[in-house]
Amino acid sequence: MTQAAKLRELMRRPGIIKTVGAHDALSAKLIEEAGFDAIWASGFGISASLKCIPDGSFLTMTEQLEVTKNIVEAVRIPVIADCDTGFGNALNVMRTVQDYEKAGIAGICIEDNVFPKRCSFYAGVRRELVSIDEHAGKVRAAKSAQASPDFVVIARTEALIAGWGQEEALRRAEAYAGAGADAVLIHSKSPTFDELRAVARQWSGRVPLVVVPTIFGAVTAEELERHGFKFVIFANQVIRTAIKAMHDTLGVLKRENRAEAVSDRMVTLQEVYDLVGVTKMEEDERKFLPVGTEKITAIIPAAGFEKQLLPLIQDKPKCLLDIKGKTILERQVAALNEVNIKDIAVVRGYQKEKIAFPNLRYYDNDRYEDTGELTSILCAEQELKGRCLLLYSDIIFETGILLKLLKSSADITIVVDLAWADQRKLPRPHFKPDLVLLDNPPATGYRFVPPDGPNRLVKIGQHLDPERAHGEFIGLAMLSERGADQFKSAYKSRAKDPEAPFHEAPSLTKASLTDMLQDLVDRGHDVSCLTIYKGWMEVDTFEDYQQAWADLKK
Ligand code: SPV
Ligand code: MG
Repeated sequence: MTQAAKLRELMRRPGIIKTVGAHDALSAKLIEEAGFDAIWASGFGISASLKCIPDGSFLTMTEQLEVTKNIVEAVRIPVIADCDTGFGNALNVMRTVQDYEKAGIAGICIEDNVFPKRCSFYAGVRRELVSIDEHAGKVRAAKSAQASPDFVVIARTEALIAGWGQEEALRRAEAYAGAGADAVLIHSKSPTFDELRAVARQWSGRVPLVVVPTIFGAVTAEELERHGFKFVIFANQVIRTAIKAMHDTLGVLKRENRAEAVSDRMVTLQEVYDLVGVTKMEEDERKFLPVGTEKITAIIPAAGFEKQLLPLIQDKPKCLLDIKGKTILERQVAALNEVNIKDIAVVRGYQKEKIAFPNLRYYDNDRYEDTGELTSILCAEQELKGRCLLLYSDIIFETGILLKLLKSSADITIVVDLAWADQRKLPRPHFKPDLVLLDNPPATGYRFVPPDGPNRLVKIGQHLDPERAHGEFIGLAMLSERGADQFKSAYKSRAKDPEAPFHEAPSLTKASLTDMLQDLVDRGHDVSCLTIYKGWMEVDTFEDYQQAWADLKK
């Protein structure tokens, strides 16, 4: 159904058509969302917002049409365009109709002011009207130029505004209706509705009446309807209230000099996102852009204090241990940046003030001594949305592992090193790996090709039988948007009883990421395992640190 057909439908339906003036696409969208029937693309509003100039025929037709097109594209309700005097004589009106109709505008309104028009309410300006014949000619020209019979032409008379009296106003309205206008607008600047009430009483009823109650603002739409009006146009209240809001905000900002001072006057960023359709954009990105190119946030829990690393970490957290001129954290950030991950959140705790690299976002777990790494991760809960990586702060890894991980389309993916099968033969003191049982383990033996297809996590934890474990979780995991939701909602449901034992941990508060992963598996979520063979190391002990120094390049 065309917009013009929709407007015709509204004209056939009982009830007054509630129309509100917009000056751009955003205001039009708000008008639609508020539940009004139609939009008035206001010449007054467009002149003010587009160029900050008076409503006096200073905009070209092209300028006014461009804005009106933006309005049409932003909404689904019909748009009536204020075309002032029609941008010239009857022949110019014909081109106006053709261009406006082609742009999907439902109807136009043309007024009998002399070109260049002046806004009806400017007090000290010259005001002249064209002859009845001339304006009736414009109306006939408009009607002859429209392609579809649905396109609506409203003829407006400024006779009352010019002080030419009710009789002249009615004579003109009748003449314009006779020339084919689909509705007539008799504009008034009287402070009360009395003048228009009297005019409406005498109206022949040949075509519907349109009213713009700007000055006589006390009258309600229902009253107007009772007095025979079919359209009410609240033409400039939106832009005027917007100006007031901007003005007031600027006053407060100027006085207070901080953004927060105007917080209670603003909509949230989310409300702006909703208005302009950011959610759809995100959906489209997921649908149409190749996997792995979207924005990914990395969360690095780096709050903990591990006394086995004293005195190495006497004066700094573990992630700041230097290995040949670069700290572990710097190496991690470089690896993440290499695969274009620039959104990095670090959760600090022990010696938190020491971690202060620019371009990272920081969250603090000040209870790091009494809590586990799961609690640290949840300190950055607001980052757990969209795709995100979880990365232990003490591992160093080849970038190739990250590239493989980013290709995973599973909701939850963890990286599992199959070298464990060899490693378990090398007992080390204080070594507590996060062991993993897979549902599709590789054949054991000297050589193997990792199994194709999904490899789901069955069990994870430090208490697994080392002889039976198939691999080791390296401390790197990725969540999709859905995975992040599953993760958060599983955590929330456990958080009702945070001190109850939680898998291998004495409580949720003290739990590790692995406890949460096991919980997700137990709840029936798939945790996909990306298997690798070596290519990473962790710094958990003094020996690890020595080995890192020996192995890593500057
Ligand atoms: C407009 O909005 O530009 C109008 C209506 O023409 S009014 O300003 O009230 O005259
Ligand atoms: Mg106007």
